[in-house]
Amino acid sequence: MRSNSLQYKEFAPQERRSAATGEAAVQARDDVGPEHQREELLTGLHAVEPSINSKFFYDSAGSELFARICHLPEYYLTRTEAGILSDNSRTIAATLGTVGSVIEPGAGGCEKIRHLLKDLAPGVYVPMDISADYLERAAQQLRAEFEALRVLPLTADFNRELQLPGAALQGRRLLFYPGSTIGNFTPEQAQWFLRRCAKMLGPGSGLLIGVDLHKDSAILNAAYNDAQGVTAAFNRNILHHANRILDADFEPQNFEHLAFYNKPQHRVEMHLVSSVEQTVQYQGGALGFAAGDSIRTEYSCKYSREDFVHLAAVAGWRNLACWTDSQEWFSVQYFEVE
Ligand code: AVJ
Repeated sequence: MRSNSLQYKEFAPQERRSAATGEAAVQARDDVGPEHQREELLTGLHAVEPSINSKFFYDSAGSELFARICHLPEYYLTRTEAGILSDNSRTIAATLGTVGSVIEPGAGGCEKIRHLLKDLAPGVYVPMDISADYLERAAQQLRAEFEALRVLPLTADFNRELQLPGAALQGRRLLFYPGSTIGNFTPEQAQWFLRRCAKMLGPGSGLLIGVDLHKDSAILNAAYNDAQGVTAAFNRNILHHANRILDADFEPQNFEHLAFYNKPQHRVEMHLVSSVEQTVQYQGGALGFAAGDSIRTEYSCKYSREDFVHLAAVAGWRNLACWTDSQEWFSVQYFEVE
């Protein structure tokens, strides 16, 4: 067995308890299990236009690389959003009102919630991520710093399922979805996801979401093609992750990083382009690539404020506030379920 699948098996389905707090340390469900992942990867790779879902970036190494991306000079997103959150934290907390539990899909290192914890003071925080180890470490750190906060990490794939344990649903619910992670969905998928969230969370629930905005192509192209090559390493790392899940022999150095702003479609696209003719073997099959063939690894969709408000409205969310930076590069928007 691959070490990765053993790791997931160990977590699922029962929960582990943290000795210090008695809280569920990490809960996991089948949707992050090896069989689901294998099937999903193979479906994408064998499609006419091969792709790997962006969530597969985030194994432990990928989560670390993404944390480095967030500090790159070209990658304005994290910095800009953090500025918006910290500059407006009082106003944001006042607008949101009383919040019982905060649920954050794709929480990763759980950094962004820190901007809000002091002013918002929720009772429960539920970070969700598919990277179990990384999530657990981040949760431990947060527990140590905010003793009054119940931290209930959940190893889950929010693309598939958004079912939450009872403890996660105490008081008014806030879905915290920062980082423009929503941009990884196409607009249609995003709308579907938000509708599902509205149904699950119920009337009166809040959504505080980070949405990256339209801007000059040059700024976007630089943000996804950094000079140090961290984004290229992040992109190629998805193949290491695929190798473990599939027992495959992708050679990441035989694929070139390609990222560009597709302006008519309002999205950055990332691809891995085969630099040679090659065959990749995996347990149970093979994949052939001619030189120039590519695997799509990411869409990062960009919106206008108005377009996103409209998209969310169709999904059942009423817009109540929007905060941006002075250049209007990024927005943090607040909605409630109608
Ligand atoms: C985490 C989805 C917001 O799309 O900008 C960073 C991921 N990809 N560099 C993004 C990413 C390339 C990121 N999101």
